[in-house]
Amino acid sequence: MSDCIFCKIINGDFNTEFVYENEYAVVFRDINPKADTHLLVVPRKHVESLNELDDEFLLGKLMMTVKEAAKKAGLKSYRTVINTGKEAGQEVFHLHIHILAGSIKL
Ligand code: DGP
Repeated sequence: MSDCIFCKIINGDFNTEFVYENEYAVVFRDINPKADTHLLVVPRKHVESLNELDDEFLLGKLMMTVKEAAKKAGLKSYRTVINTGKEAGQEVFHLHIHILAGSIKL
């Protein structure tokens, strides 16, 4: 999607550092961290939110990516959050999973 900020990041438009990536997703640091470590797991494919996701395989791959990225970041204990819909706090309408660890302000 041309006007999606996360699609642009995935495309390399902002030279955002990926702390982990694989065939299905990229992982980068949240620009407005709510914890000592705050990562975002973002599927390469544009899906607006969890409500629009109908691909069980991709969902599984995203959760495995959470685990792999957390391991790479040296995290043993962490919280995962998916905001779905504006009223729930979703600001970017490209599905993403937050990984929060350390002191969490959320
Ligand atoms: P949510 O509220 O669940 O939609 O979370 C969106 C998160 O995305 C929010 O915590 C801030 C982060 N974010 C928004 N724009 C950018 C950006 O351009 N770069 C990075 N690294 N994070 C962003």
